[in-house]
Amino acid sequence: MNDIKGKIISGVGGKYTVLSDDGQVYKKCSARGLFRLEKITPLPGDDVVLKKSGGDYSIDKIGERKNSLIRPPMANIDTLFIVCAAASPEPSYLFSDKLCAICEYNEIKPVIIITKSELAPDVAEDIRKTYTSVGYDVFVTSSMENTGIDELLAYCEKTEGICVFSGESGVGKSTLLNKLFKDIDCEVGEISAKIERGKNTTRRVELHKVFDKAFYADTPGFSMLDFEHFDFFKKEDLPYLFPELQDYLFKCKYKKCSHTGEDGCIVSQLVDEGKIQKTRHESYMTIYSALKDKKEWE
Ligand SMILES: Nc1nc2c(ncn2[C@@H]2O[C@H](COP(=O)(O)OP(=O)(O)OP(=O)(O)O)[C@@H](O)[C@H]2O)c(=O)[nH]1
Ligand SMILES: [Mg+2]
Ligand SMILES: [Zn+2]
Repeated sequence: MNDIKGKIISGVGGKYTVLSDDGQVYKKCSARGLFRLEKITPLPGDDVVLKKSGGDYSIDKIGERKNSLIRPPMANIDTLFIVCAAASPEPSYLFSDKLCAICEYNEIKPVIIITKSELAPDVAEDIRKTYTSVGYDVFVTSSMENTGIDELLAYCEKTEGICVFSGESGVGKSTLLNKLFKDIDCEVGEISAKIERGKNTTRRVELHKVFDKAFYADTPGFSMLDFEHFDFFKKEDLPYLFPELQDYLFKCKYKKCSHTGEDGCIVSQLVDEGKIQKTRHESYMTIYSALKDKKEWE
């Protein structure tokens, strides 16, 4: 019996669903014990080889990864669509900026999608301006009023590889994926009226093959708290993860300027002049100080 090559499209409780290169779906595949010993957890997005053992299939090999993230838990991401709502839940620049930095660090292309724009058009416009000025592609949408969907779909049609929708719970990731791709059916939840937050409706990553050449993934929403427990990079890396700072990194008064308010910092000056977005610099400073306080052993 020949080995079967494919991609993990979902996984729960140590059992994985694999889509083979010839289009067959293999459910409830286990992973070889060796992976556990080597502390490797198979992830959606992994390229794998399946072997038949008894009546079942198990994952025998995992291909080399080009990247992997903890949130969302996936491997080999090409494009991360960072989905944030104009309202309900309230948007957080810090949350989106952290995800952008994680993308830059892992060589993933970030794209910003603003949802629920009909609830707060002015906020949507502010977010659009902010990320357009950084140089990122930005889409303003409303699944409710069907705006911005066609433009986003045209962009998706051109985007190959593994594309992931990520963001806080309740921003409307699943709703939007259902709108964009008629053949897929993601579960949609509601917003808790009291706390204006999502209810973690999507429980696991699910990849859907679309247009024959791309995979689109719906992922569980998460919150800022989920971010706090893992390290992404060192504080020395941070300046390189903000594209709008790249032309200025060595132009400050002090060679070792951290761009967090030192005397003679050109970045602070550009923020004052409105040439670098204030919210982006605030996120930079917040992330910088969190990274600075991290102890080696953490
Ligand atoms: N007003 C408004 N509500 C929307 C829009 N898009 C989605 N919603 C609502 O937002 C709620 C949450 O939508 P979901 O698609 O489940 O959100 P999600 O991001 O997938 O959430 P998790 O799976 O928990 O991470 C639902 O009640 C949707 O109807 C929109 O454009 N406008
Ligand atoms: Mg969802
Ligand atoms: Zn500086």
